[in-house]
Amino acid sequence: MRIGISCYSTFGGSGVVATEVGKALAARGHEIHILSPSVPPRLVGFEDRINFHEVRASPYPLFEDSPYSIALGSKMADVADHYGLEIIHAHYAIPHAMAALLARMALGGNLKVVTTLHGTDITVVGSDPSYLPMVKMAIRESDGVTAVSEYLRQETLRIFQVDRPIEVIGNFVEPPRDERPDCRAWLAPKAAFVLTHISNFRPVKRVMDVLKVFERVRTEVPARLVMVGDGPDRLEAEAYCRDHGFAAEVRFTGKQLDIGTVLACSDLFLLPSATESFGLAALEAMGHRVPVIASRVGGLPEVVRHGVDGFLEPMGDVDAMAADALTLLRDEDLRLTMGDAARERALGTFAEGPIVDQYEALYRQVLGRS
Ligand code: GMT
Repeated sequence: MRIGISCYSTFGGSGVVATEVGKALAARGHEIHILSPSVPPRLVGFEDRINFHEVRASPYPLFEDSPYSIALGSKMADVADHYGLEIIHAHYAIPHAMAALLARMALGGNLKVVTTLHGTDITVVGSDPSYLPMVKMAIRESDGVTAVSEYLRQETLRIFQVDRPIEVIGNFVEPPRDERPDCRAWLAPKAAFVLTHISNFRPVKRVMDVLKVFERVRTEVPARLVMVGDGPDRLEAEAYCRDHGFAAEVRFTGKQLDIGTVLACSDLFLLPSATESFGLAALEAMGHRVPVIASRVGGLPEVVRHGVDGFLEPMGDVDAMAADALTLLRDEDLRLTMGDAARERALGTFAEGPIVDQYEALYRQVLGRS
C-alpha cells in the first residue's frame, strides 16, 4: 500500500506512534510518506521506503496567521496525486484529518482517510467547544477511526455523539536494546534509587505532584529524581526544587531522544497526570522493567494494573503515591516482581507486531481489500 502519515513532529506520544507505525509498515514493504512541519524526532537516519515531506505554511499577505491546515491539505493532495497514495493516516482530527478530507475533495474523492484520536482533540474541545463541529465532522467523514484506549473511545462517543465504529488500537513498544551505557553511576551516586518522570511538562502532567512525591520519598530513602522533557511548567518545577533545598537531587535533562538509557537505570516511573488517554511514557517505562506509579485516570488503568505492574492512586494524592513509592523502594523482591510483570505486559499486550497488524488490517478494510 502507499500510505501518507500526517503528524506533529514533536516528542509527544502521537508523533512517536505515527513515526513508529510508519517505520514498521515500511519494513513490511509498504511505501510511506510522512507529512509534518519538520522531521519527527524518531525518524532518524535513512530508511528504505520512507519519504518525508515538510509542510510549510507560507505567509498569506492578508491574514495575521499563516493557514497551516490549508497548506497541509495542499501538500497532502500534491503528494497523494504524485505518488499515488491510497490512504492518509491522520494523527489527530484537527488539523490533520480536516486537511486530509480537504485533500480528498481536491482529488475528487479518490483518497481514503484513517484518523487516530490521541486525546488532545477531546481535551481541546473540552476547554474550547468552538472546535466541536469540525472535530465531529472529521470523525464522521473519515473512512476509519481509531482511539488509543477504550476510555478515549467512550469519551469520543459521549462528547461527539457520533454513530460510527471506532476501533481501539493502543500504543505499543519495541523490546528495549540490551546494550546501554550505565548511567546509574552519574545519575545516582551513593547507591541512591532513581525515580524518573518523562513528559512535555504541560499542566496536564502535574509535574509539581512528581516533585511532591519525590520530596516525601527523599526524606526516607536515598533517592534521585530525573525529569526528562521540557515545557511550560519546567521553570516552576526547577524553582520549587531550589526553594525547598533539594535541587541537587533532581536532574532536569531537557528533551532527550534516548529515553531508553535513562529508563534502563530507573527504579520507578512517576506519571501523576490529570488525564492521559493512554500514557505511552508509562508503557515505555514498563518495557524497561520499571514499575509505574500513576494516577487512576483516563486510559491509564488499561495500561498499568494496580498492584501488578505498579500502583494507581487518585489524581493529586501525593501522599498515597509517596507511600507506594516507599513500599516499592524498600522491598526489592516486590520491585523486581512488578518490574518483570510490567515488562511482560508491555511487550506482550502492547507489542509492536500485533498492533501494527491492526492498523494494516484497518487500511485493507477501508480500501475494500479485506
Ligand atoms: O501527552 C501529551 O501531551 C502528548 C500527546 C500527544 O498527542 O502526543 O499524548 C497523547 O497521545 C499519546 C499517544 O497516543 C498518549 O499516549 C498520551 O496519553 C496522550 N496524552 C494525553 O492524553 C494527555
